[in-house]
Amino acid sequence: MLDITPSDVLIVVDMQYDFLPGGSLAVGGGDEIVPLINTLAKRFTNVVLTQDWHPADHISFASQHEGKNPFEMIDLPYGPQVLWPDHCIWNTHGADLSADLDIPHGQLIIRKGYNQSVDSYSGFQEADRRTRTGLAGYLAERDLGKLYVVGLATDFCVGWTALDARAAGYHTSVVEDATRAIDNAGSLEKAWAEMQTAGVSRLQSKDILG
Ligand code: VGL
Ligand code: ZN
Repeated sequence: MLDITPSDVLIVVDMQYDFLPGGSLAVGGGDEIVPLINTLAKRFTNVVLTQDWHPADHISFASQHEGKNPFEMIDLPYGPQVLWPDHCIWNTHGADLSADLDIPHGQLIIRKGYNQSVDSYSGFQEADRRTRTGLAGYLAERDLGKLYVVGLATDFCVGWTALDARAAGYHTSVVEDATRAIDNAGSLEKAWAEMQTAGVSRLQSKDILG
């Protein structure tokens, strides 16, 4: 079993209504992981959450591109972009974190994706690979250690967050059974392959909880 120390951090990614059943970009089984995330969170002194947080005319929405449908790709100045149904529009219910999360000791909520013209899957930096969210600075200033990533979705915001955590030099693990995937056009397999290459550990919750 893994020993979680007081400097380790659980990063809970995008547990918001639009990614849960009934939401506009529902991730299959997303609600099933809420109790497990609550249980895991109790093992951590430090918990950080992320919140996808878009203006209504966000560039990642298919609705903003004439003739385009959700899950099609387009090329943007910073690279290829998957187009999504409108989701996590700021100050709407869909953008709210699930009220079933029970993490009163959560310390920081990083919002991301609030710039109209750039998407941000990662909790660390936007899709232009340049604009930082401040999370790395926060972790550094608090001298926090290993990172464990859970939440939604494995192949997008969890995966990109874990890859950027590794790139920032953190020992990083994804707790697989505390995530669920969108799995669009092979995205889940690709995400795990990239994470493996980068040295992100693929754990199960029993590795932490016993
Ligand atoms: C996400 C697609 C668009 C995620 C966010 O949380 O994985 N996916 N925005
Ligand atoms: Zn989004």
